[in-house]
Amino acid sequence: MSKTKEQYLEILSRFPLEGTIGTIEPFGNGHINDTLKVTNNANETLCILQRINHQIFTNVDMLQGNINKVTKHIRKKLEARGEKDIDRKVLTFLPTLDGQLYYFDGESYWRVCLFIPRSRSFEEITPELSFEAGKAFGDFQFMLADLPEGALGETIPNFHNMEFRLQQFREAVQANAANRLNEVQDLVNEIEKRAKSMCIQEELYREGKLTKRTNHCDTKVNNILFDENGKVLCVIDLDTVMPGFVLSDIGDFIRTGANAGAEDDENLDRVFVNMDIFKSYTRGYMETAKAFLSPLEISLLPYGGRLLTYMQTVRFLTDYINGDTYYKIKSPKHNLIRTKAQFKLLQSLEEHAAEMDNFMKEWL
Ligand code: ADP
Ligand code: GN1
Ligand code: MG
Repeated sequence: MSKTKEQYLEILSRFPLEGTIGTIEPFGNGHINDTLKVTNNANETLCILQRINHQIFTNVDMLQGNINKVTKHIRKKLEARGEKDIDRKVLTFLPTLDGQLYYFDGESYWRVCLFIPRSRSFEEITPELSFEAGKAFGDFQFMLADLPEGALGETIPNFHNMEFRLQQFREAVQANAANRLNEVQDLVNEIEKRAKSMCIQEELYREGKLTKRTNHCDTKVNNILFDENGKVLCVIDLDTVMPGFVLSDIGDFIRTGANAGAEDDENLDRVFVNMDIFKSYTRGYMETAKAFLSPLEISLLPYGGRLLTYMQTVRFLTDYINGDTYYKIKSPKHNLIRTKAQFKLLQSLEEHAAEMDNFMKEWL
C-alpha cells in the first residue's frame, strides 16, 4: 500500500533531515520491504526510507538493535584500520528525533538511512566486480567474527536452516491450501529426491563439527554498493545479519551472481552457472575469509552454492503452494516461474560440482 506524499513527509518529519524534501520514489528490487529514495529540492538524494515488513520481521526492536550493533561494530573496525571515507563504507541509520531506532506510525514501522553518494548496485555482475564482491563479503564476516555469542538475535528464527525449510515445505504440500499441488508434483518429487543430502550442515552441527558464525544471509549481488571505479564501498540490506552456517554467504552470491540468467527467468536456456563468476567470487572471498574458515568449511563452499539454490527453490515453491503469502509477486505464476528458474540453476550447479570441488584444491 503506497502512501501520499503528505503521509511520507509526515513520516520523514520524525527524522533529523536537513533541507526541503523533493521527490519520494520506489527504489530497488527487494522482495520483502518497501524501499524509497528521497531527494531534496536540489535533486540530490538525501536518504533511503524503508517500511519494514513486520509480518516477516515480527521483532522490530531486535531487528533494528542488530543493525545498530553491526553498523557500529563495523565502523569501529574501519576506524581502527585507518580507513578513509568511512561514511561511504558503512551504512548510517538515523535515529528518530526522540532517539528511537525506528518510527512506528500506528500501522507500519519505518527507518531511514543516509544515501551513500556516488554509489551503485548491480543486478548482473562481471568477473572483476565479483572478485571485489567476494572480498567484501568475506571481510564483512571477518569484521563481525569477534561479536560475542548472543550479541545478535535471530531476526527470523531458523532462517537458513534447511531441515526447517523442508518441514515448512512438507506442511505446505500436506495442506495444499491453494490447490496447486497437481501442477507442481514433478518439482515436489525433485525436491524430495535431494532432501537428505541437502541437510548436511545441520547434521555436522549436531556432531560438533561445524560452528555457527555471524552471516549476512542475503548476499545477493544487489546488496553490495560499488563506487565509480568498481571498488566495493559497502555491504547493505542488513536485516538478516544473524548467527548461522557459513555457507549462506558464499551460497547466495553463487545463486544470484553466478547465474547467467535472472532469478525469475522464463527462458530456462539462459539459466546456467557462469564458472568465471564462481571462480572470481570464490577467489575474492577466500582472500579475506581464509583467515577464519576451517578446512571442512572450505571443502563445502561449492556445496554452499547448490544448497542455497536448492533452499531458494524450496522457499519459492512453498510460497507458490501456499498461495503466495510471503514474497511480493509481479504476476500470478511468478513464484512458479522463480521455482523453475532456480531448479534449472541447481541442475547446472550439480553438473559442475566436480569442477568446482577441483577448483577448491588450491586452498586445501
Ligand atoms: P530491499 O530489501 O528492497 O532489497 P535494500 O536495502 O537492498 O532493500 O535497497 C534496495 C536498493 O537500494 C539496493 O540494491 C541499492 O541499490 C539501493 N540502496 C539501498 N540503500 C542504499 C544507500 N544507503 N545508499 C545508496 N543506495 C542504497
Ligand atoms: C528476499 O529482501 P530481499 O529481496 O533482498 C529474502 C531472501 C531471499 C531473496 C530471494 C527476509 O530478499 O532470503 O533469498 O528474497 N529475504 C527474506 O531473492 O526472506
Ligand atoms: Mg536488497
